[in-house]
Amino acid sequence: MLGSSVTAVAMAVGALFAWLWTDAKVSTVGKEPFGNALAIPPQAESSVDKDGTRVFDLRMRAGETEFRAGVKTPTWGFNGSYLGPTLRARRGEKVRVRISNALDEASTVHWHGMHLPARMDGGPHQMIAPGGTWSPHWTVDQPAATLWYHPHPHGGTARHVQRGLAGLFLLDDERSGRLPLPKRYGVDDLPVIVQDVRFDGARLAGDRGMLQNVGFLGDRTMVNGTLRPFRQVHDELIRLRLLNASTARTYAFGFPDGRSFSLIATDGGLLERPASMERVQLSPGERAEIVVRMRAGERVMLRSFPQGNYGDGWQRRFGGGDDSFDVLELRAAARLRPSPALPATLGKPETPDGKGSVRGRHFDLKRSGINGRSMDMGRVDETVTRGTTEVWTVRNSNGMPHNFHVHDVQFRVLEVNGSAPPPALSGPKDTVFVPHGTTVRLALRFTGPADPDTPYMYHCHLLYHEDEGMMGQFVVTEKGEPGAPREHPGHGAGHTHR
Ligand SMILES: [Cu+2]
Repeated sequence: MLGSSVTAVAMAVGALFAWLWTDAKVSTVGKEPFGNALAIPPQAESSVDKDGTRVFDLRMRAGETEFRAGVKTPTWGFNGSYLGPTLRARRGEKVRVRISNALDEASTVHWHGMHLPARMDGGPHQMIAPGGTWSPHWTVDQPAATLWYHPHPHGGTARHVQRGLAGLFLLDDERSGRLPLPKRYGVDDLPVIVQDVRFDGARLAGDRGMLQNVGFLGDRTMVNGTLRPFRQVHDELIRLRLLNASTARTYAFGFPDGRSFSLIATDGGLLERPASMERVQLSPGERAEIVVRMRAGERVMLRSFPQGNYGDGWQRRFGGGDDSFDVLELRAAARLRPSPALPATLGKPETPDGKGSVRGRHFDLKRSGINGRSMDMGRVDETVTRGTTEVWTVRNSNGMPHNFHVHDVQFRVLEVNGSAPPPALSGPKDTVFVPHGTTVRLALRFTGPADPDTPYMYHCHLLYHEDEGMMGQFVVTEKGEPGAPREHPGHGAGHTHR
């Protein structure tokens, strides 16, 4: 009797596990035709005020979006019901963004990848109350790049981003203007904001599945808020500005026919020269600009492929590493306009090479916190000196994937597990994927301005991990200025704009 009931329980557990294991693997490859025209986020209107400042307006609001015909999904967006317009400015320009929060809860807007004063950064200390406004301003002083903006309220970032609050912030400079790269926005230069979603009836689901320790994983993807999107293209060379705006999922983008493409830029701007590759992996928050050559009349799918560097088999299966997605179908016109060849050299990265580093720091990534500490708004974890270069070593031996994002700076990856970085990590970066078993060394330069009272963040950009405390704070101070005390009561409450 006892033996047979033990056997029955074991069989039930085995069946449940087999079901979980099989069900955890997601693939949309070849499942459905891609028949929805890709939405292109509009370029934000702006005005130039008397002192030459370019002024943008963003309004955070709730709305409804029809992702599927006849089904209205409650969403959030900037100036619309989902996502936001593409902001665009040139190096050297003064910019101001007038933000109003028409949501019924407080939020923030963070300028991901932007070098700017800490109090303009839009981190968890710059909350905007419901009905409140905030008008950060700064001078753009960094190379041309594909940056983005999104909320950063402590403990609520995943939810706010997932409801639709995200948009691109493109920077241009003199050099990028001169290079013969595809640059007609929405024509041969396409924004590609990739998010994974799951629908629970009409609503966007946001809950983490059983055994998913990375956070929410959707069962389908969309680009710029379009499910199963296609885009007609008319040029030989198409530039895709890929942004992984998903909360937890990492993608490995490429094409099913194995064609190579040219990587021309990473998070913070152009590489020194184009790098030919067949896959580019992006963890949450990372960007890559790739240029793909089209053949007249063809249809080619941008796809995300399974990823082998996700940890053990268990982690790959339940963390999304085994998954694959059809992402965006490019449909080439019967006749294509010729595109100039890509230039042999692109940019001169301004990231530091680590020489003259005044200090090394170590960051151990654990689900429970960074360096054994969970995020505390009232604690400054690190104090750096304005004008100096440092080398940061970031290690993940936590068994699950993490990544590492640093506010305010673009850094250079010096080493991955002791070796020179691959081409995909050779450009300016603000976010780097750090899978289990990986140690990266980064060179960062902090050019200020100093503000001992307002911290910047560094954190895992898997937003569930960030929200749960995988985040720390650093301040930039002048040389000789005393470092901020570790316990800094003034930071506890933050400052809310009303
Ligand atoms: Cu993480």
